[in-house]
Formats: sequence, C-alpha cells, structure tokens
Amino acid sequence: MNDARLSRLREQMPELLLKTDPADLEFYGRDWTRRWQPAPLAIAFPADSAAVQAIVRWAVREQVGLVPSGGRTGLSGGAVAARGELVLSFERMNRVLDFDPVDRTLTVQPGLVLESLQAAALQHGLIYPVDFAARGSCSIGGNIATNAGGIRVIRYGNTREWIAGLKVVTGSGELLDLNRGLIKNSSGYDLRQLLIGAEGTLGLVVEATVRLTDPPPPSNVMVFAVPAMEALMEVFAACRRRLSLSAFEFFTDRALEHVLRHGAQNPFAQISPFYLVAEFDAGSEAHEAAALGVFEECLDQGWVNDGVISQSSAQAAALWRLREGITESLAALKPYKNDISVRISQIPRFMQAMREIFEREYPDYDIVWFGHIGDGNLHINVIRPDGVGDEAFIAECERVTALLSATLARFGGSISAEHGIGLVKKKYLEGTRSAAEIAVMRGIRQVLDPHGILNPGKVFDVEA
Ligand code: 2HG
Ligand code: ZN
Repeated sequence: MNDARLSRLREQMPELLLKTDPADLEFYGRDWTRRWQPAPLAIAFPADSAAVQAIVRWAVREQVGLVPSGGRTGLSGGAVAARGELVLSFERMNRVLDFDPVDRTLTVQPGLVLESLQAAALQHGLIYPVDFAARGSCSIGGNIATNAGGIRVIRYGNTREWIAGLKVVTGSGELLDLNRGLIKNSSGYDLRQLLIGAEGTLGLVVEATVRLTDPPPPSNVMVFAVPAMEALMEVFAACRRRLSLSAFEFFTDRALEHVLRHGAQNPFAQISPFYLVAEFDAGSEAHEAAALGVFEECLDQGWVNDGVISQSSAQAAALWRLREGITESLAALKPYKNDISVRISQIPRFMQAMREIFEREYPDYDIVWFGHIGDGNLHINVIRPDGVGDEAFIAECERVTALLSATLARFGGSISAEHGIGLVKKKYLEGTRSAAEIAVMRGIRQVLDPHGILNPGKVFDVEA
C-alpha cells in the first residue's frame, strides 16, 4: 500500500478496513459482466455512514473515483472498477437496524443481501416482495441503485415502489435523509425517487427503509408450451382475464436446452419453440377450476399444445428452475446480454421486428430469449459461436445492439429495463432518452456530484 493517496486515507481513518491484495482487487473490481479487466486502487469497507462521508471527502480532495459495491451481480458493468477507482464495498454495512410493526417497514443497511432482507420480513409475518434469481448474492443497495425489477413486478412493481426512505451521501459528502418513511409527502421534489435507479452516480445509499406487505395466498405454477409467437399474448390475455397472476414469464426452446443441460428436469415430452410460466393465486376449488379453464381455453384455441401445473411446492420450484436457472446455465458461455422493454401491447410487433433482424444479421448465432414478458421486458442473450474471438464477438453484438436500439426507439422502448446502463449500454442511451432529457440528467448529476467522483464513467460520461 505505497500509494500516497491511500496512505493519507489510512492516516485519516486508521480504523478503516482497506484491502489491496491483487486477488481482492480482481474480485471486488468487477461485477457479473466479464468484459473489463478490474484495476481498482483499493477496496474500502466502511462500517457506518460517517465513514462513508469521510471517504467521500477524501475522494474529493484526492480526485479519486468511488465505485459503490454490493453483491456485484449486476449485468451492465455498473460495479466495475477498471480505472484506478476506490471500490467502496458495503459488505460490512449489512445489518437490519429496525422493524416497525405499525409502519410495516424494515430499516436496513445497503449491504444486506436481498434473501436476508426477505427472511427478516418473514420473521415478522410479512414479505418484501421484490424477488429474482440473484436473491442469494445481490444486496438491497444495488437493488435500489438499479431499481431492480425481477419476477413479481407484474403484481408488486419495481424496487422503487417499496422504498419509503433513503439516507444517502452525496458527492460532496453531505448526508441526506430522504422521505423518512412517509407514505404521503407532497413537499417538493421527491429526491428519494431520483436516487433510485441512478446507479450510484447521484449519491451512495447508506440506509434504506423498505415497506413490507402481507404474504400472498398460496400459489401454483403452470408452464405452457406454445407453438407460435403470435399466441404468446393470447395466452397472457387469457391468464390475466381468469387468474390472479403474481408472475408471467417467458423463455424459448434455446433457453430450455441450456437449462436442461445444466441439470433441470424437462416436464415436456416434446420441444416447443416458446414457453410461458404463469404463477397465480391458488388454494381453493374456484382457483383450481379457473386454472383448468384457462388451460382448456388455450388448448381449444390452439394457443398452447401442452402444459404442466405444479401439484406441490417442490414441483413449483422445479418449474421455476426452468426459468430462473437460465442465466446461470449460460454464465460459462459469457453471452452478450440485452435487457429491453417495450409497452406490453407492443411486444408481438417488437418481437417480430427483432426476429427479422436476428434472422438476417445472425443466421448462425445461438440467441436465447427469455424474460418478464408480462411486464414487456425481454432478455436477449447472444452466445459466441465457436471460432469467433471475444473482441470480434463483442463488436458484432454491438453492431446488432445498435439495430436493436434503433428498433426500440421506433417502438418507444428502453435499452435497459432492469439491469441499468452502467458501462455496457452507455453508447445506446441516446436511443432511449432524448437529448433534452440527457441534458437534464447531466445538470442533476452536476449538482449532486460536483467533483465527478461518484461511479465515474457509468450511465453517461461527464465532460471535463
Ligand atoms: C433474469 O431475469 C435476470 O433472469 C437476468 O434479469 C437476465 O441473464 C440475463 O440476461
Ligand atoms: Zn430479468
């Protein structure tokens, strides 16, 4: 640790845990994207918000960028430190601070793992309903930074619906206590919501008060095998008409193949091009009759050619694995990821337009589609073919992402639905947000991070 800036940090904060081992720099310098070579200056592990403020003031003096770091499960490079930044890990700030039974809130530190937060809620007979496959590793601070969505948005909305209060440290080292758990607060701009989804560029979350709710009734999971793209939204409409949905997800035969190779069980005798997963309230005869009714309607109409319904929670978990296991089953292949959204009503036309682009541009590529189709959010993972080098592959994918971005602009969609812009989608921000909007974002960033130290280079570049 012979960097003079670090020595001064050590002198000013002798109690601060700092790591500079090459293995730690490598480990903490990246997220689940594998494109950038990590090169942080060091990793700091503050124990409380006062320490975070002191680190920010040091960073301003020394002109060192800060990369906030939680579970680093992000897929857009938002937690990558490849340019000598200090990684600010919230691993030691991972406690539940308070539960309020009347407000039905938990107050937590940002490093708390989502699954632990969910478990803490359950201890009080309540749930924190935002949920997705990375629950065991991602942290609530990162969920807030990306306004994470996941599999139950259709019922509960994104992370932003569940954040009742936020304490944040700005790029000047000031501590802001935003909204303080209030349900109603009409006293000017809602800065809490501005911070949510800002990917750590406007402030560092040091505490969050999250809302909880009643556990849902029992549920069942049904997976439909769908022969044609045109039928996907018909099945969705039928399910929405007759069931109370808590999730509505989608994957293709390509995705199924990967997930089966990774150990999942195939409940179907024959392969279909598309699959839909519906999770819905169950537990009564009326519920069961409705589920059967939907299945029969879809079968009669020719929208589905097969389906399975869970008979136990173990079976429901096995069916969920077909969808939730996809990312993990692809990880070793280092796919190029897209995470787009359009309005639900635009999904069929958008999918058709994209399919035409992919058939034309990528005839030989393995393209894996899946996602939260009931929210208008699709994940498109492109697998590198054998014999194509990493760089050539990324260049090719970026060319096609530019086409994707242009198509999204036509549909009024977004190049990032729930993963954030980070480094990966920075080039395409202008397809999704107007020049006037980006100018406003720049102005806001300048106010909250006047010295340009908060997650520099993420979302958009700030001109010097
Ligand atoms: C999911 O929905 C995650 O499973 C990951 O958002 C998506 O791996 C992906 O592209
Ligand atoms: Zn997703």
